[in-house]
Amino acid sequence: MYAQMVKSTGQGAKTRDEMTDEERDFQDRIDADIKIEPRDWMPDGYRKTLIRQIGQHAHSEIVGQLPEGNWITRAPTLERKMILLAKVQDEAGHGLYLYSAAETLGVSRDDLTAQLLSGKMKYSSIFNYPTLTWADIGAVGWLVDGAAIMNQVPLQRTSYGPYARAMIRICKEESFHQRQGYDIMMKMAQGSPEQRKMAQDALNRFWYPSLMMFGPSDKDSVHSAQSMAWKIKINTNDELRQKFVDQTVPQADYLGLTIPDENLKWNEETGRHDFSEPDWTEFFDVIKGNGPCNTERMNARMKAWEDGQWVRDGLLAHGRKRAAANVAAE
Ligand code: BYC
Repeated sequence: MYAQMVKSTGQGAKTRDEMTDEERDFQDRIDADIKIEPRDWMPDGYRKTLIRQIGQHAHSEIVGQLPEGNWITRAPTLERKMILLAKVQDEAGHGLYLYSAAETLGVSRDDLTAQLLSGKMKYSSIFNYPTLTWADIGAVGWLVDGAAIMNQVPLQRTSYGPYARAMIRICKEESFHQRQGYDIMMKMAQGSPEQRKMAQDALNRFWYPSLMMFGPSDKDSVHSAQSMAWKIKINTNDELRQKFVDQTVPQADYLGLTIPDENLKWNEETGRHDFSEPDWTEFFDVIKGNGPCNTERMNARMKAWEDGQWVRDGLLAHGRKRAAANVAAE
């Protein structure tokens, strides 16, 4: 039984004996890889976990536009500007698919936004860090989108249908994002000594925050066991972090850049890299709301929400008029 096989990480998943009949039937569907759809019965915890994870993911896509958008007007060439614009637009699209997927669970986008703005809901820790130079846009694409792909490719097989389907398109676009980031890094790494220095500096600043994107270490992950039993998550946080390090080290070597970790080395026995953990005190502080750019990010989201009120009002008024016209026509 899958739920009992799950590694005990943080809080455990319910055992089969602890489940009600409905919950057992539900778990059987999950174990048989049958997708759960919006109208199907689901345990409250399953619904709540999905709303939390999908909502947090949607918020991250939207907040993620801010550090990237910061460089649209300063991109070094027209071509780079067009590529970055397309990327930032993609992030908006990802946010919209994800908010729509969350809405199928009975929560409105307004509710989710209110929870983000009041600090009740989180967004990815990574977007608390500033993009100080053009090389940071390369590092964000290479490392941040790279980490996002590592996390999100398995989510294409997640048990909730609308989430899994949204992930398919998102992952295709994230691959393009990762390549555009790596392409910027290649240009910088092969450029002038100053450009090379900027590329190394961006890697130095984004390495550990990228490792944090996968969440706390398995022993501190409160949701992993139950989320994995429900196939809302497919891998543990540490498994994905390790895969990310193993994938990224040769990419850094190819660029001729140095990952800022003295303990990073290939381990013949495990067939993987050993590496230093990020500073978990910093991570928990960031997700508590004390990240370096949190106030700036939240102010920008608040302003966008307030500035957009007239659009939402207009759309609702138009919807009401159309509904009234339809009723009158009948
Ligand atoms: N940042 O029990 P755990 C993107 C929270 S990429 C903030 O392991 P879970 C993008 C966690 O919510 C980023 N908070 O949790 C990329 C929980 O707190 P609550 C978005 C984090 O949910 C490029 C607590 O720590 N991707 O959008 O099992 C360009 C304990 O953690 C973080 C996704 O969201 C973090 N890094 O696992 C543009 C992917 N890590 O909620 C945009 C889907 C942990 O109980 N999400 N926390 O208060 C996931 O796969 C999982 O939610 C996580 C965390 C792996 C992130």
